[in-house]
Amino acid sequence: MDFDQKIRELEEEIRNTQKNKATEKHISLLLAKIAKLKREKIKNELKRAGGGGGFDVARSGDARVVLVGFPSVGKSSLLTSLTGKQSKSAEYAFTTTTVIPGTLNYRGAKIQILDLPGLIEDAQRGKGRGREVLAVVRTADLILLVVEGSAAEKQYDSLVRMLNDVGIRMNKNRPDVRISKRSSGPIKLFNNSDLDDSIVISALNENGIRSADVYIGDNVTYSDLLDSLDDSIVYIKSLVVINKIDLINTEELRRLQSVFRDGVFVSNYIPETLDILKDKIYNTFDFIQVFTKSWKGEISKDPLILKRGAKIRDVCRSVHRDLEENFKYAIVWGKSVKYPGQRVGLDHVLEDNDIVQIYDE
Ligand SMILES: Nc1nc2c(ncn2[C@@H]2O[C@H](COP(=O)(O)OP(=O)(O)OP(=O)(O)O)[C@@H](O)[C@H]2O)c(=O)[nH]1
Ligand SMILES: [Mg+2]
Repeated sequence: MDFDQKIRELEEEIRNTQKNKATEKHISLLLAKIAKLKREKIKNELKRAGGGGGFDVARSGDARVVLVGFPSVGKSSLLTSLTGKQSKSAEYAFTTTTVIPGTLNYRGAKIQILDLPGLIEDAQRGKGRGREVLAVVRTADLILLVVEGSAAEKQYDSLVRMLNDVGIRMNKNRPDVRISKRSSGPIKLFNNSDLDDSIVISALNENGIRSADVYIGDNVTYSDLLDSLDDSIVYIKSLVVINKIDLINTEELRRLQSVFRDGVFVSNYIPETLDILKDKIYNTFDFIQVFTKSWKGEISKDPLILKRGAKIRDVCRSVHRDLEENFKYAIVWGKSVKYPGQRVGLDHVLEDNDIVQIYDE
């Protein structure tokens, strides 16, 4: 099936429909149909992109970051600055033709950084090696949108559009929609949003849901609802990195700083800016460091890096495969306990800089 053609037809129909209360439901249904076609299209393209071709890289370390941007914005130079890994950089476009991994060691964390080939306009439709690149982007824990100097805004807008088109939502929480399917009976709707019940129900029906308990949170919009019915949508954090600031004047820099308030302004030739970038990358993950103490009383020099909310169970898992099974109890010193040396179980939640001693059978 030609997905683009079908999608264009439906979009055309929406444009030709007068928008008023009477047609609202019809338009919502067309939007639901478009969302479904887009989802099928993404699945189809991901299948075609498949693995191989040097685009499959094993995960390693505590988190994965990808460098995404147009050609020649300095992604490979950044990989080298951040990780020391050589990835060829040159002034011509498409210098990088495959995925090059490096590791950023920072405050005890090992962060995998992937340098990717440059994306060009319409990459999401397969231009360049867009499909393969975007398939890798979906696997990231953090996306660095690398843009360059005076073209920053234009590049940023296109990148966001392309990633959105392939179901990547950046810096957005999963919508508050909960669906428990049932084998029979009608849809029971607990709708706290401004959306019309009948519109919600027809979107659910359009996606094959006819019997279910459905809860909709108060801030949910119609496009959130469609997203939540689509399991190909991924939610990933991102940072905008404005590179080559050594090439722009102070006035232009000020202007860009007011446009990209949360952006990180860097140059591969100004080491201090790269330190700030490392710090921002590390901070987006909200890692905690936990030190282990052996039964002899020695505290490890290298901390374990865990996600905030991690439990004793996670410490067991990252220390040794059998530890969780043979676990008896743990003793903890630090912020997560009421008094130093408190005895806790597998579900105890740890805090940054805690010290943990584990006793097993
Ligand atoms: N002035 C300046 N030049 C830079 C900076 N970073 C990279 N460059 C130059 O920009 C050009 C492109 O850099 P690359 O690192 O190859 O860019 P890329 O984004 O990896 O490009 P592709 O692999 O083609 O997508 C090279 O000539 C670099 O030397 C910077 O911070 N300042
Ligand atoms: Mg490159």
